[in-house]
Amino acid sequence: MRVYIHDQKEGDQRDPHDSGQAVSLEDLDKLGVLYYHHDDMESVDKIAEERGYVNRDVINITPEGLGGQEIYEQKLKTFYAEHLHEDEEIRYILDGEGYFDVRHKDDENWIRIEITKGDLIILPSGIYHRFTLSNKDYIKAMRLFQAEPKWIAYNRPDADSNPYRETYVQKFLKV
Ligand code: KMT
Ligand code: NI
Repeated sequence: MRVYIHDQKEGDQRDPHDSGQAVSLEDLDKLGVLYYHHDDMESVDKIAEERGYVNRDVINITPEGLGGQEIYEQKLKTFYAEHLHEDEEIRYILDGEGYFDVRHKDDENWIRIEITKGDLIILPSGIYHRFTLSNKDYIKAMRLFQAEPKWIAYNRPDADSNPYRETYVQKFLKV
């Protein structure tokens, strides 16, 4: 995993867009974003047990894995629209790679988190983020859930008044 400030330039979303400005894991932690790296499933199971992630499934982001080219294209667009969820977003990368972008405190810059095999990332409820494949065009990830795997994305700006957003802002941004 690498974490850095996105260069904020237009162009292919799958390119690294590395501004050269690194971001520390402490900074991520301040935004409520947790990162682990584990090559064995036992360690993942342990985290899942500690944090109460009782459900899981595997998402294979390819046209075949998602049920056809059209659904694939649509999903990629949905993932890359700035959004939040009312639950944590927990992903353990089994293969391939991609980028999660999360909003920086000042709301202007994206922080780009490169995730590859063995990375486990936890985004807190209410954080604005987006996801893209890298230019390798492939990722396979385990999704873990604290509850039923309902997966609703609330897009910005409509989600600004979502109570989970308000809780996130109070907890992580108003300090
Ligand atoms: C999401 O909600 O943004 C995703 O599930 C992204 C794909 S999983 C690495
Ligand atoms: Ni999401």
